Formats: sequence, structure tokens, C-alpha cells
Amino acid sequence: MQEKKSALEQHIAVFGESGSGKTVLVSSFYGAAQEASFLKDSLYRVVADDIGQGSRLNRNYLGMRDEGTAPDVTRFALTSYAFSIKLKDPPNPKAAKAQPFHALRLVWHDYPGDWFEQGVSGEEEAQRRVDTFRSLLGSDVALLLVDGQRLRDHAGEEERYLKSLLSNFANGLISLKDKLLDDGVPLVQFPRIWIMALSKADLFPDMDTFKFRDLLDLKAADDLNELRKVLAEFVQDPSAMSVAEDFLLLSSAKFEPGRIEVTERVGLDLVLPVAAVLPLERHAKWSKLQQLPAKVAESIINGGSRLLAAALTGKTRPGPLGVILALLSPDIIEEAAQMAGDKLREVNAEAIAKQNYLTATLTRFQMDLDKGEEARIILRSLR
Ligand SMILES: Nc1nc2c(ncn2[C@@H]2O[C@H](COP(=O)(O)OP(=O)(O)OP(=O)(O)O)[C@@H](O)[C@H]2O)c(=O)[nH]1
Ligand SMILES: [Mg+2]
Repeated sequence: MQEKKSALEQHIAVFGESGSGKTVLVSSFYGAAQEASFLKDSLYRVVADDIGQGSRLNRNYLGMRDEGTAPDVTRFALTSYAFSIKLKDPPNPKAAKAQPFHALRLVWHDYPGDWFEQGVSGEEEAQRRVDTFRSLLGSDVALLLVDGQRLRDHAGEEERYLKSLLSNFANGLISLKDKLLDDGVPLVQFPRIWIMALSKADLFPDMDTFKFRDLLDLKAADDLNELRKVLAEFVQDPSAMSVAEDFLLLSSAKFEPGRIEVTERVGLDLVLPVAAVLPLERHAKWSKLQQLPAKVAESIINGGSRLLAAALTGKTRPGPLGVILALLSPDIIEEAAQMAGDKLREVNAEAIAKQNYLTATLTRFQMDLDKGEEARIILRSLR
């Protein structure tokens, strides 16, 4: 979590094999947010920092919506997409001043799928992989995609597909390790929340997060443990880490022969909540349960987290002092992480009434996660 001018920056890393649906996912995420119907009701707008990239994503989306064609493959393309989540301006300047920040930035890193499946061809290529991996180290959350199409192609012998997916991935990580760690010293900053996400979930009408978790446990428990071990070697204090403890279903559209129904999406509305507020909740839990070394604690709970917590609780008062007071409150993170149910709805309603769109948006994200959990589209770590 990084603070940048008056925007709070969050990164998310998406790992998936070639063809697993990464480009369609980001296109559908962005394109749907440009629809008039979204803009009419939403408290925020999603704007691509690079206009050209934004229009390419929207073109991908329109191609699906209007022509039933999926975007071209983007083999070997390593791409980061930066989006600003711009909040509607509060109507009065006093309310605007009370906001600790005015926008969220989401940086979405695509890790090229082919890199799991093929060895490196030469030193230059090896260096490119390391550089790409380094660029996503600032992400709190990583999504590891299980390709729904390939899973379905392996019906009855899913373990074969899952084993190859997870072991390719683990091996890919091992091959980067020496280059990524200086003198073998584990990293403090590294994605610590690894969510297993089923892409193309529309191919499984009866799937839910519990069934998905059970399928992984039944068919790939050993491979997941191996992956946990490999990932743990990258970080200082791996007890503050959750690998394959959270599960998400994703479908970017309903794909039918000759037709792509983009309005039927699953889980995409949870991407922003997952990037923006899930880490705060998890970090609060870790810092309470574990005696984290100061360096690790500061890296995962920093100034950005405190700003976010202040914004989420809506505790800030107009004027710079109001923001500072909220930030100084020792329990602000805990308080934000604990907000749930009626209390959350109350803070949300109050924020809407006061036209505090920042608090309204963040509490809405928190409510979306709760709703997603009820609908079994997301399952958060039970630990
Ligand atoms: N049923 C279904 N099919 C999907 C979905 N998303 C993607 N697909 C299909 O999967 C194909 C590949 O998706 P891409 O997004 O291009 O895959 P990618 O991960 O970007 O692949 P690379 O660029 O090669 O790494 C698409 O052309 C679609 O046919 C989905 O949500 N549901
Ligand atoms: Mg792609």
C-alpha cells in the first residue's frame, strides 16, 4: 500500500497461464466501468492513466459486447495497467478537506502465462522475467488463476491439470529465487495474500467457493502445500502470509457460440474491494495474532493503511487536524477491520448522507465482500 500525492495506491498481481482469461478479465473490468449505466449510479469513475491503453481495453470489451469476438492473444506481453479510481467530488469544500485522499490508484500486473510453461531462452529473457516479477512485488494481493476451461477439459482427472499448473508455477518461482533475493535474504515486501481464483466460472453453473476449495483440497492438497513452502522461502516472517486460503470465482462474461454476454459477470465487482480493503482486514489480524518483527509490521501496516482505515471509518473531521487526529488514534486499523454488519451499514448510510464519497465507497467495498461471501463467490481465510 503506497501513498502517492492525494491518491492511495494499491497493486494487484494476476498470475495465469496463457489463455486462462487475464486479458478478457481486465478488459471486462474496465469496459463495464465505462458503460453509461455504471457511470450513472456509481460514486466513482475508473480512468486508465494511459489513454491509449484505456481505449484498447474498451475496444476489447466492445468487441465482445457487440460483435461476439474475444480479444487477440497477448503472448509474452508483460503488461501493467494503471487505473485511477476517481471519487465523485463532495459538493462542499469542507467535506473535501476532511478526506485523507481523493482517489485510489489500482495497478494491475499481468504476469505472462507462457512463462510458467516454458523455460527461459537466454540470459536476456531470464532478466526480463526477474524485472517483471520485481515490478509486482509491491502488490498486497496476488490472484492465481485456475483456468476453468482446462479444468473442465480434465473432468474426472482434475488432479492432472492442477498438478501441472501448480508445479509449473512453483518451479517458475524457484528459478527466479536466486536472482530476486540478494544473498538469499528473504523479502519484507512481497505479496502475502495469494487467492486461488477460478476463471471462466460460467462453465460451472453449480460451482461455489466451498466446492472450489474442496476440489483443490481433494485433488491438489500436496501441490498446494509445496507451493506454500516455495512462497514461504521468499518472505520474512511467512506466518504473516496466506496462500490458497482465500478463494474467488471469476467470469468475465458468458461465452456462447457466436455471442458473448458481457452483462453476466461473476466476481469482477470484487476485484476493487479485494485490492483495496481485504489487505487491511488481513493485516490487522496478523498484527494482532503474531508478534511480527517491527520491520515486517511496518511494511504491511504503514501510513497508507492508517489513511485507509481513517477513511473507512469516516472518523476524519474537516481540516488537516481532523485527519491527523484520526490517524493518531492507536486503534484505527483494528476499528476499521472490525467494522461489520449493522455498524458498517450505519457508517455507509451516514457517509452517503454527508456526501462523504470516500467513506461511502470504501464501506461499500467492505459490504460487497460480505455480500460476495454470502453468495459464495468469495471465501475469505477462516484462520
Ligand atoms: N467461458 C469463458 N471463457 C472465457 C472467459 N474469459 C476468457 N475466456 C476465453 O478464453 C480465451 C483466452 O482469454 P484471454 O483473456 O485472451 O487469455 P490470457 O490469459 O490473456 O492469455 P495470454 O494473453 O495468452 O496470456 C478467450 O478468447 C475466451 O475464449 C470467461 O470468463 N468465460
Ligand atoms: Mg492476454
